[in-house]
Amino acid sequence: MANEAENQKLFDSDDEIAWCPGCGNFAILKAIKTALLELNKRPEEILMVSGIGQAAKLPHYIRTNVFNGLHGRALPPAVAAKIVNPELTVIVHSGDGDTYGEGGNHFIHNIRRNVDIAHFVHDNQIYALTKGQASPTTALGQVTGIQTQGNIDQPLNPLMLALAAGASFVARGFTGHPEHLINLMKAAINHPGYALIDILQPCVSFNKVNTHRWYADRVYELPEDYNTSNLSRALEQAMEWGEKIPIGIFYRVEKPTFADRLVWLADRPPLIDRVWEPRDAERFMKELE
Ligand SMILES: Cc1ncc(C[n+]2csc(CCOP(=O)(O)OP(=O)(O)O)c2C)c(N)n1
Ligand SMILES: [Mg+2]
Repeated sequence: MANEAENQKLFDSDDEIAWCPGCGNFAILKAIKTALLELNKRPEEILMVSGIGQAAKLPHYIRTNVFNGLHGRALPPAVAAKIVNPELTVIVHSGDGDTYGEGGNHFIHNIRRNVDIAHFVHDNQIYALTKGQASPTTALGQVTGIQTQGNIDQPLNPLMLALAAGASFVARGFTGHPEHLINLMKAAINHPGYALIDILQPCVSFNKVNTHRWYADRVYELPEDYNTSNLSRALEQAMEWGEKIPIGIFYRVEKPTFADRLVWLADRPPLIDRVWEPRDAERFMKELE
């Protein structure tokens, strides 16, 4: 029993949590800790990477290795760390603004690279940290503190975007379905290649439209017999957003990863074990041959 209790605390950090009471991020924090425990991961095997925002604070609140970067720039250090040290389990936690707005370019092009990382987007459909401006997933016409006449920009559909860019694992979760979310996280972490989960996460302070109730009334889980390897079907399913909002794994196929495709990395010792003197250019060029 004592061991079990200790185990539950394995990923607990001492940092004081600065999210609002009732924030959907608490459910995501609990889910990722449970997913890691159920996968028998150790804190030292994990690297959590984020940009800036409320979502991006999550890596502070969990005891693993952490890299907290710039707004919109979570993916470049995450993929670099994975390429250099393939033994690491690399998980990115960032917001809808961070990922699809400021980091939109990195999002598209790192999907194309298919580096073996898991990417969990806390999609509260708002820029929460900066007090509620419209984000790339805020609904057309939604009134915010800044868009007082309603948001005039059409939102993007992150799942369709990821599918169109060639992602090999595309899923949607909801903080109100925690068991389902834990299973999605475990599947994404185990997936060999880039894995996206767009997580519907109510922001209790700045998004008064997309509340827990709003999502709970619409969300349904994709059925057991849903075929996850059909791209056209996945795109069609990803278009469903309104009265009904599906959650689950929309698409999952195995494709060669970045490390499989790059001859210089494949079947060679990991870069972290290949140490060069910083100025030993000749040896570096030889390694490239
Ligand atoms: C280059 C840059 N632009 C803008 C900001 C200001 N900024 C910080 S967080 C943020 C919004 C974060 O929104 P999101 O990624 O959705 O995370 P949330 O706070 O909603 O979890 C903005 C605009 C910044 N820090 N750096
Ligand atoms: Mg947000």
